[in-house]
Amino acid sequence: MSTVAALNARFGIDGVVKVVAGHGGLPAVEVTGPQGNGTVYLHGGHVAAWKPAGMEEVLWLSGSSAWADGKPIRGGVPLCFPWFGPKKDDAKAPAHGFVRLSEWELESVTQGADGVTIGLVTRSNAGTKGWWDTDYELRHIVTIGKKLTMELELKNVGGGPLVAEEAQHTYFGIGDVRQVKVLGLEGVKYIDKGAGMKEVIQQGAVTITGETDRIYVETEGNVVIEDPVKGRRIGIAKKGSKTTVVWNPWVAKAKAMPDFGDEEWPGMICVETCNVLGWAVKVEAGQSHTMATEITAGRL
Ligand code: TA6
Repeated sequence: MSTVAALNARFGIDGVVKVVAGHGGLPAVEVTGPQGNGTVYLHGGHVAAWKPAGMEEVLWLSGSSAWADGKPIRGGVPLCFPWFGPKKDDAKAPAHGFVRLSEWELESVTQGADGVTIGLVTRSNAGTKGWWDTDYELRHIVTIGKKLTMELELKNVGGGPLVAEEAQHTYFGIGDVRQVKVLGLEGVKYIDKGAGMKEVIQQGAVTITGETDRIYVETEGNVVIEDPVKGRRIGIAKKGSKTTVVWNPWVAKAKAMPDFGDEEWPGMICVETCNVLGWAVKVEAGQSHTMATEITAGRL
């Protein structure tokens, strides 16, 4: 029996949950529930789609994405861990860490009042220790329903404290990034990666008028994306996170990425729940830390 068939036999729920061979033949959990539909790939523990009942798809996927072991999926919710961006002490290391590059274990699928909850886990091993000599368990617990809830639970199973960066690098589908407003970050300090890591205080709503790559710091607040073209408001609430990244590659950077269509940049914006830079999480031996995002979508 194939992996997919075996997983479907074990975790499928008639008419609601099916384990299928998704893009690139990668195993994926497909949810078609009364409150919402969604798709979660075992590859990278990666939420690739979420469509609440009565609304259109909320997440964005590139038509040029790779779908293969060892490569990140472009779009949905890549999980960045245990570092964010390039690895400080190793230019050859994969950007945003290594957990988004390989298959996670499907641990549980349950149906409840809020929708279908899918639990995936990835653990340290000899391969990961080549990059990062630390013992950990990382779970992604995703509930697909009227809301999309994603909990990233990091457990330190080693003998000493660990320090790690982490991000739920969420790509949202929008009508035109040039007309979008991001509310909730007014007055928050951000580090502008496009301006030599300059520190700036956000004045008013965030609008996108060029390549934008900002790390908002010391912020635990909720954020709203107002999308006048789609007539949609996307709410992003978070827990256990001190930093929020806002990113759009704009023209040149989109062209420079082989897994990102040259003309796709107006249709997406990343708003990322994270703990990065000096706000990396420290977890004592035997302890756990959970970072969570709850996404809602409604009419503007
Ligand atoms: O979160 C924004 C960012 O750090 C940008 O600097 C850009 O590199 C983006 O992530 C995408 O990174 P990726 O490695 O997925 O191409």
